[in-house]
Amino acid sequence: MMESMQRIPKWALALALLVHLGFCNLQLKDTEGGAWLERSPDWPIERTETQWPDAADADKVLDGNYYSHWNPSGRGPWYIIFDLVVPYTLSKISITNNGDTTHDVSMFLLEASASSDPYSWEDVVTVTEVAASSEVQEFGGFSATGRFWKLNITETHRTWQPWLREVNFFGERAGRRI
Ligand SMILES: *[C@@H]1O[C@H](CO)[C@@H](O)[C@H](O)[C@H]1NC(C)=O
Ligand SMILES: [Ca+2]
Repeated sequence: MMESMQRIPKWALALALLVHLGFCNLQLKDTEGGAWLERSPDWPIERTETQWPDAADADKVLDGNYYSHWNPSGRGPWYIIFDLVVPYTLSKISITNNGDTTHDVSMFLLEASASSDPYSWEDVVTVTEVAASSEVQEFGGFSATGRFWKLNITETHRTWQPWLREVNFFGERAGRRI
C-alpha cells in the first residue's frame, strides 16, 4: 500500500488537491446563493424621522462609512423600509451598532413585502440577541424574497434610540440562477 502511494508524483497529488478545493468552493458558492449587495443611499423610502436629516438620516446606514449613523427620534420602535428596486432573495443581514451600549440595537424584526401599494409584510426573522458592540454582526438562517424590506428595531440595550452605523444585505436577484 505505502509503496504504491509513494509512486504517485507529488505534483499529481497537489493537482488533485487543487481540483478538490476548487470544486468545494464552487459548491459553497452555490449553496450560499449570492453576495453582499451593492447598496444605494436611495433605498430607504420610509423611516422613523430624525432631528438631523442632513447628518443622521437613514441613508447613513448604507454609505459604507463606519463613522456616520442613523439617529432616529422617539422612544421606539424605530424602523426603515428599504426599496431594493427589484426583488431579491436574501439569506443574511448584517448590522453595525454604534458600540456605546446605550444606543446599540439589541432586538430587531426583519420583514419582506413584494409590493408597496399596499405592503404585504411577511415575517422573515426576529433577532433577539444583538450584541452591544461596534463589530459587524451577521444574522442568517433565513431565506425570503421581496422588493421591500422593513427593519424594525424593537429594542436597544438601554432603551435609548439606536445610533446605527451600517446595514448590509446578502442574497441574489430573485428568479435568476447562475
Ligand atoms: C415594529 O414592531 C412593533 C412590535 O411588534 C410593532 O408594534 C410596530 O408596529 C412595528 N413597526 C412597524 C413600522 O411595522
Ligand atoms: Ca454609515
